[in-house]
Amino acid sequence: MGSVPELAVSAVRVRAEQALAAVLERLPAGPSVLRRTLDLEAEALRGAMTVAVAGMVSTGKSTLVNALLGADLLATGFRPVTYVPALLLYGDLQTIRADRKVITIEELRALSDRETAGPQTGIRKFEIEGPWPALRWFDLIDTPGFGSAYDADDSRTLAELVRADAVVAVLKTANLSADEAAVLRRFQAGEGARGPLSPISCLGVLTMLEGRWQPETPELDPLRVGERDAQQIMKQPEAARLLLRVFPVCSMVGAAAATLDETDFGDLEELSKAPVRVLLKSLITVEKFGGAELPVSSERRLALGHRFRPYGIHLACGLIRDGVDSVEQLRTELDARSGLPELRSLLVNHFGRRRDLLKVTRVVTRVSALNTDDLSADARERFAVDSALRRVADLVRDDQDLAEYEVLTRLYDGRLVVPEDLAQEFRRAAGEHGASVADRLNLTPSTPLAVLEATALDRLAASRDSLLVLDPHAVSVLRAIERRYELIVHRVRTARALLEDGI
Ligand SMILES: Nc1nc2c(ncn2[C@@H]2O[C@H](COP(=O)(O)OP(=O)(O)O)[C@@H](O)[C@H]2O)c(=O)[nH]1
Ligand SMILES: [Mg+2]
Repeated sequence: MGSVPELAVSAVRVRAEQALAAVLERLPAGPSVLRRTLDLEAEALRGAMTVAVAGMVSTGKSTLVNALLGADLLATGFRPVTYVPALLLYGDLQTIRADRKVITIEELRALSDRETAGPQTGIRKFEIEGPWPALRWFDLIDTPGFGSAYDADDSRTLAELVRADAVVAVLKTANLSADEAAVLRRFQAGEGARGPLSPISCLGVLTMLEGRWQPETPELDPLRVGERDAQQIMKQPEAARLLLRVFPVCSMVGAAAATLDETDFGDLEELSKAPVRVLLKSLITVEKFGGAELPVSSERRLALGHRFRPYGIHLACGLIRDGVDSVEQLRTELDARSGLPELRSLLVNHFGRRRDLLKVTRVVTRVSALNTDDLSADARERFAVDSALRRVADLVRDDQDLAEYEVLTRLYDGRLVVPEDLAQEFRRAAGEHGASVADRLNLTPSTPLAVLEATALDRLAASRDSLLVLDPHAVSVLRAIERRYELIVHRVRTARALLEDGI
């Protein structure tokens, strides 16, 4: 379970698995601490990557998970609703389980709410499998969150974080509260995930932005307000040390877009015909919107208002007035304005595509620290194991992707400091903004091969020239960039040769 057969296993993972197998083969027979540790590491390599959604209670974690997947799955609410974790993973068919028992989606909604079900159900975990594209790269875990009035929530949240490879920290205000800062410090100290977290494995999401929209200043985009707040958060040391970035999202708009149907569209179309001034005046609160003199029944307006928030209603009606004329189109346009597409793509590029690198790096770090002193009295036997272990450690040195990932990690956690434009070029070349050759060169997808090749050659020459600088920090980044451009030139040339040869 949790494996994703559609995705090819990367070469680096195969090499790491082989290197671990070679150590295991040379171990003296019988159980030992070393054997058990290596078995566990090999198992971690085979397993799916897990990303935990964590933060304080009622910050919008479950809403974010629903919005990311584009599905209405988990119960949400202003109370501490979530009382046990939910694991969401990729599967061809939708199957939901409460512990081992298969349940329906309606049962899930009721059972995942503390008020309608709660701890007395004895359920320890929900497992939700389905064909959601976002989950092709990693499993997601929704957690109860820290700081609710229920002690068990904290320990259950922590237990999930310990198993996670990466964390999405959900925040809801520009000024980290003392509790939020404390949670981030706990993550950084290594209580979260399978080791101390750093920007390579942790990013922040700022939620609850719909409420920042005001009908008096309808042009003000809450995502822009959120972007300013996000920068403010990153000025605080707890956040800067730990988070790659803080992403502002309107997850309620995203979740509403995902569940938009023909009836909603028809009602929003009617509402968009009302005078803009009247509509705006009603959008001060959901209750006002429900009670106003407007088309569509008051009950339906209340329901739409709760789902879309006043900001979402304003957006949807504006889009329809501007010519959006189908459910599909409205869904896409609303999703685009929720900030979720950028977050999804960063999750894939930063975490998903690198899941094997993340895992292999961690295995290498762990295995390099292993000690063979007590393993066997036989020096020859110990030598065989030691040299096999060294092959695991050498993986980072010998593998282009791992070496690049190592530089990226050191850049993010502040061990490497280089000028920002160099760091930016490196992150782009390393695939942080997309894995295609054009993405890595910051060119449009339709760029002709000849231009891709010329650009890559130019950049390669420029990075070689810059290698003459003496700053050792910059040199390791430049070397990684140089190797990446070499690889790109090789790729583009191969592609050109194949295409220009004819069939
Ligand atoms: N305006 C706004 N409200 C949100 C957002 N996310 C969640 N909420 C509301 O905040 C409440 C708590 O959300 P929930 O996802 O249950 O929080 P959790 O405890 O962190 O899982 C819910 O009633 C949501 O309707 C958001 O992005 N914007
Ligand atoms: Mg929740």
